[in-house]
Amino acid sequence: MDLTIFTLVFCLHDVFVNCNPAPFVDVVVDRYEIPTVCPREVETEDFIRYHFNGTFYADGKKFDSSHDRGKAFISQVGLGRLITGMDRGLQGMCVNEQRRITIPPHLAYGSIGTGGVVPPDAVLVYDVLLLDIWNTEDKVQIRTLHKPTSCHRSTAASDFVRYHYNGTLLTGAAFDSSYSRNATYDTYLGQGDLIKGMDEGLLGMCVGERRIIIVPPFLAYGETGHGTEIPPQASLVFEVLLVDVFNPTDDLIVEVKEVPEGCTRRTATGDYIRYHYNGTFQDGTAFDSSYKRNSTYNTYIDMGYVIRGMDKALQGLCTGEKRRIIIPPHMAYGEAGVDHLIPGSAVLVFDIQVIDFHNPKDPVDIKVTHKPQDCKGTSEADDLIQYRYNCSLMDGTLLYSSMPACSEVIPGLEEGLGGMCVGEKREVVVPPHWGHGENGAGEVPSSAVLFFELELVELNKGVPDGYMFVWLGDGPDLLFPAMDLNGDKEVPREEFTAFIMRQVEEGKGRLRPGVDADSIIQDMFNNQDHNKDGKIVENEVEEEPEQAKRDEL
Ligand SMILES: *[C@@H]1O[C@H](CO)[C@@H](O)[C@H](O)[C@H]1NC(C)=O
Ligand SMILES: *[C@@H]1O[C@H](CO)[C@@H](O)[C@H](O)[C@H]1NC(C)=O
Ligand SMILES: *[C@@H]1O[C@H](CO)[C@@H](O)[C@H](O)[C@H]1NC(C)=O
Ligand SMILES: *[C@@H]1O[C@H](CO)[C@@H](O)[C@H](O)[C@H]1NC(C)=O
Ligand SMILES: *[C@@H]1O[C@H](CO)[C@@H](O)[C@H](O)[C@H]1NC(C)=O
Ligand SMILES: *[C@@H]1O[C@H](CO)[C@@H](O)[C@H](O)[C@H]1NC(C)=O
Ligand SMILES: [Ca+2]
Repeated sequence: MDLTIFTLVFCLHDVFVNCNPAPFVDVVVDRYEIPTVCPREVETEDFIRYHFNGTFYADGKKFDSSHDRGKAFISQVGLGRLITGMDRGLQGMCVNEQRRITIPPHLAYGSIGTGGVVPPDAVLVYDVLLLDIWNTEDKVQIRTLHKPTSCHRSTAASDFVRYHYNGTLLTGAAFDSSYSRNATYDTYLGQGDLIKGMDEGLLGMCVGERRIIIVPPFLAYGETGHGTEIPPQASLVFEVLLVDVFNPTDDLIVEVKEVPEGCTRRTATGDYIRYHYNGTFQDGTAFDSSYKRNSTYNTYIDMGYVIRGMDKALQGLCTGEKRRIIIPPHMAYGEAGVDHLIPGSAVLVFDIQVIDFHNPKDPVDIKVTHKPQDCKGTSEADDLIQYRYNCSLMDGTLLYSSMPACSEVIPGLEEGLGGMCVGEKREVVVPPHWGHGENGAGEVPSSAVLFFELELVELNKGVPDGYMFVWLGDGPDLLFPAMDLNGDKEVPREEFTAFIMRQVEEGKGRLRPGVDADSIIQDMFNNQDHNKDGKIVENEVEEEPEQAKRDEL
């Protein structure tokens, strides 16, 4: 029986050989699917991972398949670990290539075959799909796709980095992406928190740089693979965009961009500052700007109202100064960040411009810029003055200019206009507590320092509030006889006018300036003429001698 079966098999084989008059002397390779890009071809000693279907040339029957085994096959090429035909047939193959390798028996299992699976003298056909190539000599490969032109610093071990990545296998199959989580991947570098290949591949990167990092399996997840997405012995390809970097030992970085000339005073603890800012992350993405709100950011300095880095950075500034301030997260919003605005562990970059600052203890600052040679008296309370002025914010924005003297003079301006000669010019800085305070007014923003240029044009000595006329020395001892110029014991309106005007001319008395003298005198007369008969008589004055001296409302 045995002999019969053997003969039968032999005969079949014989028939087969007859059908193919030119038997294979070597492997035949049919590369039926070659990828357009092939960065690497299989060479001797390379490890490969591949899928295959093995069939008999004779009848197309399948004798083996990696798919049936449930996982891709892993081997090393060219060292006799595979049948010779495969060692040869896999040479020069690219990842994602599909080829058919036809192997004659002398390069496969020969005339003996292999236990019950491959019969003697079988020609084998392998359909192969290559998934991965690596070599024990391999290193992490880095390909830079984009490097920003300006790069202050590049990543180093012990830095904390935030980056986006797309992770794929060599075949291009995606296994993970930071984008799927809407968040950067955040980690320390060089401390073993990452797979070895990434700890290495992320070094020397600038914020904004894009690179491809190819990691061989032994510097990635090795023989075990990772989860369901990363098979054993998989090379990994990461396309990385560095978003942020800092080191926990970093201090604040302050770059002074512009200091106005003639800066004499600099901010200090306890000052109140108004500034504009543009806030961005290190990759240039804006997260906030005071300009958009049309209003400055206002705060006390170094009193814990702002993040620690900002409190420090706001020291020593001049009005009008521009600075760039780079604040590491441990001096900003830390690991928590701010909901929907600032991610955890983010470095913040602020470009600031100081509009003004003051201290709540500041007085009105008066600088005389021109003093006329000839100065006949200076302005004081109750005087009627005419002045020209320009009123600006400290950044030079002109608010008001020489309008007819303001109806409501702020206390700081009152102060700034005191003791001035006609023709004198001044520059006066009015802090908000001497100006419009926290509420501001009109065009004047809340808590703004105001800058006035003043020039006194005319000075009329005045009378105290509520008075129409004052005596400049002691008045006459007896008022009525003094008033009764012609001595007829009565003082009609004309005589009263003549009397008052004489006092004014002789410098003994002063009428309220800026009001029509005739109507003042009429008022004064009416007040004295108690019985309204058109003349003042002695007892009308003597009833209230003191009153007459100070005069009336
Ligand atoms: C093996 O055969 C299966 C079933 O026909 C097919 O899906 C798979 O793509 C084949 N594999 C290779 C490497 O050709
Ligand atoms: C990411 O953001 C998109 C759009 O805002 C949203 O549809 C998606 O649910 C977010 N995914 C996660 C994981 O938060
Ligand atoms: C990741 O892939 C997305 C979608 O293709 C792409 O928009 C993004 O730029 C990629 N990111 C990186 C770092 O390559
Ligand atoms: C800021 O001012 C501009 C120009 O005056 C105006 O168009 C804009 O609406 C203002 N924005 C806000 C937030 O007030
Ligand atoms: C903030 O950005 C605006 C618009 O780009 C720019 O005009 C302004 O000068 C910037 N401010 C600072 C302080 O850099
Ligand atoms: C106000 O500004 C104008 C224009 O700069 C200048 O000519 C004028 O002298 C200024 N006025 C005062 C009072 O300084
Ligand atoms: Ca008289």
